[in-house]
Amino acid sequence: MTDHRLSNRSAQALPAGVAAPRYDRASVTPGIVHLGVGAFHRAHQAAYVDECLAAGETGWGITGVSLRSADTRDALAPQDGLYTLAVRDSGGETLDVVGAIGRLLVAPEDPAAVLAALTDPRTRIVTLTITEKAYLRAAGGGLDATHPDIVHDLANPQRPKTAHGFLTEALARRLAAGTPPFTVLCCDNLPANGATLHRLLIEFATLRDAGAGSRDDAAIAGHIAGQVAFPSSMVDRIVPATTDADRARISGELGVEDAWPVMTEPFRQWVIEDNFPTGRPAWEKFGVTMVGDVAPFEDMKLRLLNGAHSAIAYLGLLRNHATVDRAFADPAIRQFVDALWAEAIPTLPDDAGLDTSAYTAELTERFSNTALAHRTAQIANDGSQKLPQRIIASAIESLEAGTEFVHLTLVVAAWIAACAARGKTLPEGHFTDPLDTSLTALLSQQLPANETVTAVFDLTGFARDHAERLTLIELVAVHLVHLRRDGTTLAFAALGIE
Ligand code: CS2
Repeated sequence: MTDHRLSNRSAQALPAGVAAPRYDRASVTPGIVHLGVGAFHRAHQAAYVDECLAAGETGWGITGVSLRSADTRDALAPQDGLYTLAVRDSGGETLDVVGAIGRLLVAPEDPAAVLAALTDPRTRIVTLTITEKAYLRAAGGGLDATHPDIVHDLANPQRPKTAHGFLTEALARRLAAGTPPFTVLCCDNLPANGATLHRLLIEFATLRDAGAGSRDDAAIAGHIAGQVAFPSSMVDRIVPATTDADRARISGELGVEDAWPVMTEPFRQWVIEDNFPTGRPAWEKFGVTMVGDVAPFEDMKLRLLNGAHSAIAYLGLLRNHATVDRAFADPAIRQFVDALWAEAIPTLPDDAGLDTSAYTAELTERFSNTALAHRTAQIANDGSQKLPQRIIASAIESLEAGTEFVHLTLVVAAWIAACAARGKTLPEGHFTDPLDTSLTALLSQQLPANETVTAVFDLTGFARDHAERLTLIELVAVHLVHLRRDGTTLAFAALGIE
């Protein structure tokens, strides 16, 4: 029988030029559980772990968990967890079949299996890429204790839905069994991501303890606060969503079907705080930077890469550019991004050895990668969750320092304008946001710019409790007036950009 699908067996006979795992996958044991096994994880953490396994480490296989949909498991389980990583730029494409993911689980189908993987004593690290919105923060930044999934998880600790519920229940069971806690390694684009998740979990566990009364699973909050490590990390690799054309092309090149290959760029970076009480792979041998404090790297990435990405996405959408490379080739957007970087760079620490000129020069090259076709609509998703750390933080710090700026606030106005353009000049549902219901209702009222921006700041919690909130609202509103009157042409002209 011929193999039609990528699998352990068919991977033995791939065309020359396609790299397949060079290690015995059967001897790898699970050591990492990953929550949120999407394309980003498969292009980033799993690729690093694959290199550790290829170098002979055997204890760090990944169990991939989807917290929502079964799509990834359905695509990858029939291929023994294997998938192709296609690294693309103008020089061409290299194909690597990655073998780091041993098992795939779908939490809503079988929460008990996920808890079993998390409580397995061999699991020593839990990594997460669940996206910003899945941290379930309220507008003030604390845990949204009214969110239906949090309410559910507090009432049903044995059948959780959220990362908060799974991690807390697993840590409680490990504590009861005398198994040391795993290290929780957050890999999402949040500032101080480890510390942020730590704080949210303590809040969740405190509510859970209060509800448990005399149940013997109470008192987990103190354990999480004092005994569990939450190193922060900065992750970076651009990963556009896979298209059907990618699937067909890669399957053609492999000679067997790969139901879900992942596309990415050559660049990758991972900076991690070195705090792993129960061990970790020797990541530093494969280009990972292990540090004491990740904050400066995190801020540089969030404010320069992700901040520019959001700017390119919203301004690009308003100017009909479907991909990042095309938007970035638009001279007005290019000029805008340079000016945005000039405003954000002074907010970064100058004593942390960051080389911002080399960094932005590299970003210029990465955003120009025409082989990726990274869609502006993909980046436009979830703006309410992304803008605080990408744009608002730089704006607040600049106001505090008395530095003038005009570009940062246009990104916020462009987000509002792009949201309002959905169903008009942009397709309905072209991108989405967890606050869409309230946001759409608000924008349909067509209030004056200042009132619109105030209501958006109230809804999202942007700059909440900051003395500069009103100034910021006024600055955003000026841009929104221009965008409403004559689109990006007028907004750019007001900034001297032609
Ligand atoms: C992007 C990021 O979709 C987005 O919001 O800005 O996913 C970005 O591509 C990655 O953070 C790059 O590391």
